[in-house]
Amino acid sequence: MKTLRFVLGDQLTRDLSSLKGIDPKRDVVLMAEVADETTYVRHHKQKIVFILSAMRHFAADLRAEGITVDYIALDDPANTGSFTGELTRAIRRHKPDRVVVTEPGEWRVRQMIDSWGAEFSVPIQMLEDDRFFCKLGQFAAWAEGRKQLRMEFFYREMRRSTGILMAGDKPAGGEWNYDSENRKKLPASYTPPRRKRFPPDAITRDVADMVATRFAGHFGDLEAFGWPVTRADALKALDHFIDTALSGFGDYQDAMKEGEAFLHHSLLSPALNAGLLTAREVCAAAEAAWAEGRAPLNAVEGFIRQILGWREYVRGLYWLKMPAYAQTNALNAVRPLPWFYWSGETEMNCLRQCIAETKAHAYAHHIQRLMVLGNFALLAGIAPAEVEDWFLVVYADAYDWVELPNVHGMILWADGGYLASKPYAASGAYIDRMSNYCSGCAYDVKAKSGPKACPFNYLYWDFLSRNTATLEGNPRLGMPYRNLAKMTPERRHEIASDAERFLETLES
Ligand code: FAD
Ligand code: DLZ
Ligand code: SF4
Repeated sequence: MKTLRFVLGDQLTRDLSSLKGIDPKRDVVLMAEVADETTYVRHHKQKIVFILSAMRHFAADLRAEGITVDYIALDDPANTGSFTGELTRAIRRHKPDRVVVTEPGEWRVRQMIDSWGAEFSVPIQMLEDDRFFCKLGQFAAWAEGRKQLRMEFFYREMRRSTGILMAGDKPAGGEWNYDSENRKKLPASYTPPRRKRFPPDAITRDVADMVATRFAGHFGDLEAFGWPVTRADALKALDHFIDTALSGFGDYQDAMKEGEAFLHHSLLSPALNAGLLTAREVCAAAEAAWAEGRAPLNAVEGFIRQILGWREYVRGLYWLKMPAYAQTNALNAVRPLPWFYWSGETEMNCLRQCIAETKAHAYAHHIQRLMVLGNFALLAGIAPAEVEDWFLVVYADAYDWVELPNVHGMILWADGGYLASKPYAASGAYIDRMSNYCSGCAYDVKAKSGPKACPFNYLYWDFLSRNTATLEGNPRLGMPYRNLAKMTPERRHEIASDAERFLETLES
């Protein structure tokens, strides 16, 4: 049976379900660069270069194996610009007996593929994406009957079912979670490990030239592009992380430092999400480093929790709750996204640094996304759809299945607490404790009110005050609400007017 195997841009894995059992003599792999995908949001230039270059390298690897790849380039004059259009043309060219595709990562594309059955006379077979630890049905069974989902309990189930970091039926080292050891500030004299940069080769440079022209108006710089775009380089990036950065991952996971975009983070998310690395091999490499005494347990457990826990959890939740999930707005946040998220022009040094690094690298680490960029959007009451759009645009690792739950649920609490038990709201004191941003800021992190005070300080109380009806009963917010209740009416008025004055100055 002649099979047309359609491989999407984030499915660049040799043992992908849709490539299993391929017959190189008869079958054809279809890969298509399409305008719909490069522009459904105005992706950061580096994200487009990363995906298209990784696709071209993957196609070359398949061809080197003797597999026929029908590869449609973005600038092919006959390119229709859509997955459906390119499949239509490919079916005409190859006349397959069936089309096979692995289920896509995004709801938007899933709807499109679901419509193909009625559109084409050739049978379309959609196969499970088995690159994740947790099958979607397994997640749904775990979630069944729970009013709220909690990552920590899901993570323990995943540890048990995979045996990762387990000693029999007990967690390795006796604890499930070593987060209490993972909140250290960087010492003043500390030098973080160097990032391994992969200089663009001829294929990447070709794509970059095309992107620089065709997507000139998109956010982001191309100069610092250094992402691995092949599986071989992604494996080198994994080794480099394990050798140089993993041992400090736990201790410094929450730290931020001006001028240091990467610290002890792995930078593996673009490769993982596009399929150049699998979650299983990344977790196995980290576990082996611990077993060989090359990294401490708090670092390895903390790192594995991000992948075996958070990554699997947000994917399960996305597919369980879409499309309704994206529609909620539990805190009725309606403010437009401030313009400085694009321009970086703000006096708030923490935001300015995180946005500049995002623009330069299509990357910011988790705490920058959560506690600076996300925290501000939460406190300022920015409309969820606008924040989601920004996060989907600006990061090389951004896909709806992972971005949406992190933004909608984790940072904005727009799902009313389904994903996170309380909003991750924090005043300037948190940012001051975990970074050196405040020493270079026009605002005073210690001042609570007035034009020079750190905006996070009064916005934090204003946020709690504005959302009293929704959040006061939350058991995890008992202490701040008791403190708010103790404030005099004058102090509360001062907070509200500082917040109003500041928010009015934001240009959208
Ligand atoms: P490391 O810190 O080295 O972590 C290791 C791996 O764990 C990551 O590569 C990633 O695969 C996984 N991981 C860590 N945290 C999460 C998480 N919360 N959810 C899912 N996976 C996680 N991650 C994305 O891959 N794509 C996104 O679009 C994305 N958007 C985010 C938006 C917000 C508001 C927040 C708070 C987090 C978001 N994350 C997203 C999660 C996380 O910030 C990134 O995965 C991480 O910063 C990637 O850098 P790294 O590879 O150096 O990660
Ligand atoms: C992100 C992306 C981009 C920018 N371009 C393409 C493309 O031209 N062709 C392609 O097959 N995939 C691309 N992708 C990744 C897809 O958006 C991704 O496969 C779907 O969103 C499904 O998750
Ligand atoms: Fe950010 Fe406030 Fe610190 Fe300035 S003072 S860097 S705004 S936390």
